[in-house]
Amino acid sequence: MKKSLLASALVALAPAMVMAQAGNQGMTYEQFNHLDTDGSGTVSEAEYYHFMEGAFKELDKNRNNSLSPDETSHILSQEQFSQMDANGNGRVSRQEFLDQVMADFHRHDSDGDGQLRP
Ligand SMILES: [Ca+2]
Ligand SMILES: [Ca+2]
Ligand SMILES: [Ca+2]
Repeated sequence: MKKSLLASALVALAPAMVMAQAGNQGMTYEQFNHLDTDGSGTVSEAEYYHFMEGAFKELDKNRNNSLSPDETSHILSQEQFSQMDANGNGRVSRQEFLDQVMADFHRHDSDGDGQLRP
């Protein structure tokens, strides 16, 4: 099993994001609720996406719409950063970030219905 690239990042950003670390196991009820913004009992792709957009903004301290190694050094190792930087230009763009976290979502959505359950 490929360990989530973002595991440490997600834990640092918000406890809710712990879900990316080990599938649905280990996520507390509170953490799940934090992502399940409409209270439907499942976390949809849209809920996950919006949450991650917010996370990106939080990380992008200088608001240039990309993440530098400096901006992520507290949560990503150099290797993790390079993996996220799909085009290898030394910055993680919003698109690269969201592509990665949505890939995480789909990996954890084992039955493929677009919803994560606690
Ligand atoms: Ca929901
Ligand atoms: Ca930035
Ligand atoms: Ca890049």
